[in-house]
Amino acid sequence: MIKSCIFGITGQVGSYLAEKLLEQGHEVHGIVRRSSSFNRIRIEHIRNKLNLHYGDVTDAISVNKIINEIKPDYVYNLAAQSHVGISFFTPLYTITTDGIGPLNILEAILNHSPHSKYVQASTSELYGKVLEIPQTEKTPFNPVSPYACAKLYGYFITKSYRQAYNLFACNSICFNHESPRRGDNFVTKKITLGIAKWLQTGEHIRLGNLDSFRDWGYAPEFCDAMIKIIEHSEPDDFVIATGESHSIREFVEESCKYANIDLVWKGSGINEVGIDKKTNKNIIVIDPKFFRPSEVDLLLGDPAKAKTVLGWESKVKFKELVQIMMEYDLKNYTTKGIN
Ligand code: NAP
Ligand code: F7E
Repeated sequence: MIKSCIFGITGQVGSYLAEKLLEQGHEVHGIVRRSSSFNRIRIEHIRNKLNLHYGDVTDAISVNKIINEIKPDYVYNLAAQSHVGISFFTPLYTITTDGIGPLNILEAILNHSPHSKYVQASTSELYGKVLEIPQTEKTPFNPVSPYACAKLYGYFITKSYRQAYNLFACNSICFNHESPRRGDNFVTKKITLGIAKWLQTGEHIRLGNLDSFRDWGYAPEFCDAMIKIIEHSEPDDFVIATGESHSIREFVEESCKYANIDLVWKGSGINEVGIDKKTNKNIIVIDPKFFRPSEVDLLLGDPAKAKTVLGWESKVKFKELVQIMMEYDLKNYTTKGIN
């Protein structure tokens, strides 16, 4: 039986990946962290089928022990402090998890399980203040946040271990991918959950920059891409994206449209508000707290290599993604919290 090991199994992407690997008949191992409140909600439904191990990518002892004991065929590193905005407040923690974390895993593979194939969850944030549109595997990186700088190390250490030690180590350079399981403080989920909440409570949503553009895809499809990368004959790096880019403003507009809300924008700058035309009530309010010290303005990926080499392409585009997330939140939100 193929043994797969997921660092970051409790996260948005890790939970979908675990489901897919179980469906394919893999023995699935996942690394979970101790936390003061329970953090396994996304994998609760498959808990009995998983082999969970306490560990932490910043703790090389635990990583070594896990890799040595399991000797997995496939290792997916999804573990990260993944919030760009928060990385400005926790830069040292972010580099330790997102930079040293991959190093710890690669070293453990090198020393204890060199046959293991490895995929590093790299990111479009590497392109930062973009030097080319659209972004491809050849576009130079220009990171502008502690998160992106940490992930830059993760990207290059992966490539370096491939070149130096002949490890099967790859980067999936993933553009944003979302789903109903997205963390509540990422902008898409803030919007879809916020609208579901606004309909019941009238409480408005506080957002930062509405005018950055993202290439948003659907998380389960991005798992398919990572599986294809790890199963490919050669280790390589791939851009995983939809090839469409939309602003936060458009995401708000499309979400309101789905919920039959007639949204109009009024004012400008930090005084801009999005209001419900029927009732004149605020839905969106700008809160400078959510502006970042430096912003990534425009991300648009070119997934041509993934299509040609791996046969992967995204099917769920922007509008369908909004529908999937809105439908889930409208159905499941109650004033007592999400069902
Ligand atoms: P997420 O929901 O924030 O999940 C992150 C996962 O990493 C969680 O399971 C978390 O565990 C775990 N983790 C955090 N610090 C850890 C540590 N020190 N040791 C072990 N595990 C740790 O993120 P996601 O959306 O699933 O993204 C998965 C990966 O893809 C991340 O590496 C992210 O940076 C990268 N990525 C994501 C996107 C995207 O748009 N989603 C795009 C490009 C790249 P807890 O549950 O205990 O916190
Ligand atoms: O921000 C703007 C914000 O936090 C998107 C992570 O998965 O994708 C994700 O990083 C945009 C930014 O995602 C709010 O300024 C406005 O321009 O949802 P986000 P992100 O920063 O793109 C990449 C590819 C990753 O690798 C990361 O791990 O939305 N924005 N108002 C806001 N963002 C947030 N979070 N909250 C707001 O209120």
